[in-house]
Amino acid sequence: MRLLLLLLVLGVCWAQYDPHTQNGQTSIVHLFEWRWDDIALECERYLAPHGYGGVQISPPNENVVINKPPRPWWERYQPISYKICSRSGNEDEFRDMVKRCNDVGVNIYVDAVVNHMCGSGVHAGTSSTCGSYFNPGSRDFPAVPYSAWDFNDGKCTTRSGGIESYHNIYQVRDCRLSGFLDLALGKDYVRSTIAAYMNNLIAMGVAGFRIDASKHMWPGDIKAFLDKLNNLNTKWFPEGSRPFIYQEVIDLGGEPIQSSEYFGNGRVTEFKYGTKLGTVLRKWNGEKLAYLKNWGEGWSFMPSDRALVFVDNHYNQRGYAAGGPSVLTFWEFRLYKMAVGFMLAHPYGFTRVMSSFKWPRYFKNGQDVNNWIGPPNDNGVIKKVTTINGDNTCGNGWVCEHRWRQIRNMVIFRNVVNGQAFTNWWDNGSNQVAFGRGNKGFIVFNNDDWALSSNLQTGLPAGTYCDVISGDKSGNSCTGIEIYVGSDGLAYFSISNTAEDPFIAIHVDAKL
Ligand code: AAO
Repeated sequence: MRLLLLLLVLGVCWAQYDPHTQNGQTSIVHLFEWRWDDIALECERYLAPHGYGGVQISPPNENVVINKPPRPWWERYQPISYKICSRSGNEDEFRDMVKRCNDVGVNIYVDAVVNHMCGSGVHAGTSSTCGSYFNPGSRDFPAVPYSAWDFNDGKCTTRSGGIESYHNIYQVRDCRLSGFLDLALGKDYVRSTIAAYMNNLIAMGVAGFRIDASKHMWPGDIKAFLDKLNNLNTKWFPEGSRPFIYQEVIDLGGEPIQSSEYFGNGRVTEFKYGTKLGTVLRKWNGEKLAYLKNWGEGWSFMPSDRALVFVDNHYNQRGYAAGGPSVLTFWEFRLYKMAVGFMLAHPYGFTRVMSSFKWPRYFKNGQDVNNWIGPPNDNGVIKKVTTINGDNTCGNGWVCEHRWRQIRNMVIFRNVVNGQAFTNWWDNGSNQVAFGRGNKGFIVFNNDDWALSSNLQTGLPAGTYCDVISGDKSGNSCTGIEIYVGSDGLAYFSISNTAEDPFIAIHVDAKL
């Protein structure tokens, strides 16, 4: 009885850290700015068959329309109401997506923008994705409804009404971020309204939420609306499942607000992860792959079971702050694939893969002046994701990193080695490293300017394995490099420094 109670308490306390992914799947993908009908299709035709556990979607609620063709991607971070009505689709399309993805075992996680409404300087009117009227000047959002009472104007003490210093925790939480009208989350009405929006989504079947701009909300205020959330829909999830929560807090050190303040509510985005991994792979500041031996908490990251990790996200991939120039993206595909490969092989954190669209990058004085440009579109209507014949990549300006063989196969690698210890680390003191995951998988990297050729202990059962980076196992043959593991677990690896992808990964499900 006592044990049961303990389990119950633990279950209740821990549940919001659990992504509730199905069938042993261990990663999610951010399908940034995708349409709901395309996501539904992708769940069925690609994500489920290739072991992805879930999708982070762009904010589904009504937002301001910024009439500057082709419309910035960031307009979706300026809410007008909680109607499910955006450039990605309407409520029917949203429901259809959630159902179809859930039916094939792929969860949906919603990007919840609840810290604020639109910018204070936006003109009153009906320039919103569903045509709802709003008036920032009088703080009137009748489609919610919110009125002047529901904002923090009185609480903020800066002259401008905006955040002027990240070193003042009151400003960061009570003043406006970039001029957005700051919701008064201390009020029960606001908390209940936000919870109602999220509960509406939970009823439709979503599995959890990214909480945008969490640093700008008091942890206790977030807890207050999270406590009002219902359990997940039992049509797809076990009775008593709490929504998965990950809070966006940019904590690179050097500011008084720390990620750890938010651990009680759920997981937190670990922005140090991609920043540091980029620095290491670029060999900046004297960093080398050999130093990754104690990657994770050893690098002063947050505890693994609180971390949501990624190489790049929709914001820092555009060269904005929150990581700076070291962050690797699809633009630098060779190093990027190694970074994502490393992330997916390493046990630290819960992993999110980025899936982007291309924009016409153009640098002026070191700044990308086109990084605001929104997704591929025809007169503002988001273009469908087309898949290109044969090689399974995407067209129409969609990058689809999640479909790149090297990345997709490492998502499967992570599923195969799930729960296995970090083992058999090897390095050459420089930029050649290798490690295993118990007796299930092994990976080798060569980021030096010379060839790697070594006999390494893989920990794997004897046999012939297919390298899932250079190819795929198909039937009983391999379209890429083959690796022979002896009865002593040793295998010989040779990786040229000029290889297209200078890394090799093998696992027991790709054994011939
Ligand atoms: C748009 C326009 C603005 C305009 C505004 C109002 O771009 O020019 O003023 O509308 O009309 C997205 C876009 C924004 C866009 C917004 C709404 O990125 O450009 O504004 O939609 O349309 C802080 C927050 C963080 C937030 C980030 C933008 O803490 O939560 O600012 N990210 C999320 C989303 C993002 C979204 C929003 C929130 C808003 O990911 O896509 O905005 O919903 C420091 C702090 C960080 C702070 C950054 C801001 O970073 O630590 O907390 O992020 O500054 O750049 C070193 C430090 C690093 C520091 C940096 C800069 O690198 O290590 O920590 O210096 O000082």
